[in-house]
Amino acid sequence: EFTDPHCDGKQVIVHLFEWKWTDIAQECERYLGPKGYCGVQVSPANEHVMVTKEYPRPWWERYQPVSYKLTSRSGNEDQFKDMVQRCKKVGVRVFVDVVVNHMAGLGRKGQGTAGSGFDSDALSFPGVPFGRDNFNDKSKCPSGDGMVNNYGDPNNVRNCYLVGLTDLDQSQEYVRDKIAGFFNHMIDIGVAGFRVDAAKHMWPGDIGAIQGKLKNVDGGGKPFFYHEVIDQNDGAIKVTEYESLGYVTEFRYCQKIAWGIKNFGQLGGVVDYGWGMTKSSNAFVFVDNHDNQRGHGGGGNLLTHKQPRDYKMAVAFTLAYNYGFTRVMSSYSFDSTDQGPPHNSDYSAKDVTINQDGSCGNGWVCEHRWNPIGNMAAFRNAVTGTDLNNWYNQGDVVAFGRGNKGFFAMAKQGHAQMQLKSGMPAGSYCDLITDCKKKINVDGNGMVSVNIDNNDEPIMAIIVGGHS
Ligand code: LAG
Ligand code: CA
Repeated sequence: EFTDPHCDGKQVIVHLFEWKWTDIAQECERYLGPKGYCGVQVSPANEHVMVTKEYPRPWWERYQPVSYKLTSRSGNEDQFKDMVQRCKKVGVRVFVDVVVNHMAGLGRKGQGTAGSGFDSDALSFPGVPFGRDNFNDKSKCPSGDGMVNNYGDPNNVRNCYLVGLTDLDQSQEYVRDKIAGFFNHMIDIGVAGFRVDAAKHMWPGDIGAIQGKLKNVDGGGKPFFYHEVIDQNDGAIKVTEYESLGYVTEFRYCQKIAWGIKNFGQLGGVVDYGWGMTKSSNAFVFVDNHDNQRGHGGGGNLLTHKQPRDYKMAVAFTLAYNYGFTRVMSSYSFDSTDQGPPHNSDYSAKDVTINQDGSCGNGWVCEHRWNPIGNMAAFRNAVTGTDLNNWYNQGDVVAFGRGNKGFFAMAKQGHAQMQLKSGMPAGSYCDLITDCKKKINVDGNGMVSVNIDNNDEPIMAIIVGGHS
């Protein structure tokens, strides 16, 4: 019910982390629409704190809500509306990162990005309004100091304060109504779904009750939902508890794909149900996210844009493979894990500039524009619903087909000239990865002339319809 992203069957979304609404609107028109991206996940759109104490304007200030007014570091409500509408016009939907487990952290007060006053220690958020009674208290939270400190106990994880963040009580009708009202406001604007931050720290039943209060999205049907639940077989809470609510993040895939790229022989095991991984129809899949790429939320042993060659193989493989619904990460460069987006002297985010060669400037990495990533959106769209076949995994080469619609190969050492069996109809195909600089031939028996060499990316991919 909550698993339709409302984008005409397209299969890949991109997280434009910390981008401004004005830049996202342009990116939908000039790149995401034409490349066949289903949608974009945007950073939290609601009012948040402005942190200056520990670090000047870190990215994580957006995970400390002050109200549900739509003015944030990314822009105001008019700009938000304009983005949603312009993206929708070119077939790209907007999915909003919603932070509703908690409000701002203890010890913080002042004004938020929309000018609302707040005082966390007094549990006072008049911009919503939420007051003292709307938060979980000692009677519900079993930990001594009120903080989340025992991942073996669901009551502790869900009713206590996560890293000091004032924890809302979503069992209250009033709290549910405020959250649903916030979601419905965005649905009215044309938003198609939500990434639920810290879903692990909320009761699935409470999330379900909030979902029950939501309108249908523009175009009909329930909003698309994916829940952030970090389950690495390390606590009481399991991703399976969230399956009936929509998709759920599969963080174990991040570890598996990094391991598989290091050891090509392991790539056949990237989806490991023995490890408790979620079934494909519920798995929300990514190579890295904005948290774990900088060591927050489930970090360690991952691939990111900082290892570009391996990273491209990891993302391209993920988009070609037949597991889950996929999200691509788009980052900015950083040295410190706290560092916010590239900014001007007043700490407003810098514009995303586009260079002659299609890469981004001003400190934006734009992995989603790297050919082996951006061009693979079309591959995943083309092979939707097909089986994986003709798996080949020997030495430094891995290759496989998707039904009779697509064929993918990559070579760790950067070269492979060989004939491999596929289900593809005969023809001369464009190599997607090199924007058709290479032609790939398939003969009448479905034999693909794999052509990967060190002059180019260590990857090739072809789809039916992509004839040269
Ligand atoms: C998550 N999962 O459930 C994310 O994985 C996690 O990264 C989010 O924390 C968390 N939910 C809350 O949305 C992020 C940063 C934290 C940051 C927090 C609030 O990773 O580092 O905490 O957002 O901004 C910060 C400080 C803490 C402080 C806290 C409260 O780093 O030291 O205690 O604010 O003031
Ligand atoms: Ca909670």
